[in-house]
Amino acid sequence: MRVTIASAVGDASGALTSQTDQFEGSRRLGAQLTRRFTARLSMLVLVGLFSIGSAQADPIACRSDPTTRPEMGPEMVVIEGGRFRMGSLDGDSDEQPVHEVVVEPFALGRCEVTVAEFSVFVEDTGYVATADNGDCRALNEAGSTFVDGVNASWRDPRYPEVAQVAAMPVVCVSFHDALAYTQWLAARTSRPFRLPTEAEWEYAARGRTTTARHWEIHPRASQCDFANGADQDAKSRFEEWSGAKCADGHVVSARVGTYRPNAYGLYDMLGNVWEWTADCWHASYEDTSIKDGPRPEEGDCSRRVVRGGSWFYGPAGLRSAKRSKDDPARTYNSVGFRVARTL
Ligand SMILES: [Ca+2]
Ligand SMILES: [Ca+2]
Repeated sequence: MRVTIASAVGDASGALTSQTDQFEGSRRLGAQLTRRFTARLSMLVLVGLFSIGSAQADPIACRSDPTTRPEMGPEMVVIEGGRFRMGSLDGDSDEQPVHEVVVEPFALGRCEVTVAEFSVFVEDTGYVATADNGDCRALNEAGSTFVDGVNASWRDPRYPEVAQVAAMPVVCVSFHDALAYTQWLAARTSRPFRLPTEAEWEYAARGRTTTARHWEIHPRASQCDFANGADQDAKSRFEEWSGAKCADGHVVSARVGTYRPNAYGLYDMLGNVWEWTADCWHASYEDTSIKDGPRPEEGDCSRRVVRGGSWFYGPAGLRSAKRSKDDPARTYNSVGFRVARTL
């Protein structure tokens, strides 16, 4: 068996960090964006394509059969435009300097793209995914790292002791696979589906909060109510793992929408699986060219940004500002994606 040890997905340990960024808004710009957003939103609501996010948990979010609504694609949430502070003073060096970014209104998938949704794409097109040859990197039996040579693919990601089901997020998909899915969806629906930019992703993940994790605006909130990360359930299977001091019920991927959403009604932005974004990698936010907003095709395009952490990560990895990256042709059974749409 050929085994290659992964490096980019890091380790599951880490101490809790906090973020104290202060949100600063421009009243004039905010008012302009609000007027434009309201006008666009009114049209969208009228045609029934979107719903406004809510913080109420919905046990069947994103679990409808995609074959019954093939022209609609994944369930989308309209994200209001605005200005926010991107990055963290308390996180890793690649999250700095903290800088202000303006985000235009856009729509984002309420959940990670599911196995069921990706299957519709493959069946419709005959698409051959990057890891259809079984070269997806999967968590090893010891739970210590991700290895290839175990015949893992999006059809069977080889989770330890857990069988994949249709409502789980699709994993073992490369950046190229994720991009191909959005391009197919855009062509099929005649709507501008795409991957979210890194800035859009962080703005949406924050859900109007400035804390490291959106649920921390609630004084006694527990990670295990809002995110599937490394926890005491995972520690019972993989003793060396450290993670949250609570139990979320899942060692590897959970069905999308299992945990509570953020204020926009978005599920699993933090945890469950990493999510590919459109952006090429920048090692920091020092480059002035990215201080003005998202420019996804600038930077080191031999690596693409992934966001949100996964079931493999403890609290340090489950933060709105947390960044990582990988080869756009690399696949892991802890990495998936969600779609965005230009309004
Ligand atoms: Ca978990
Ligand atoms: Ca996620």
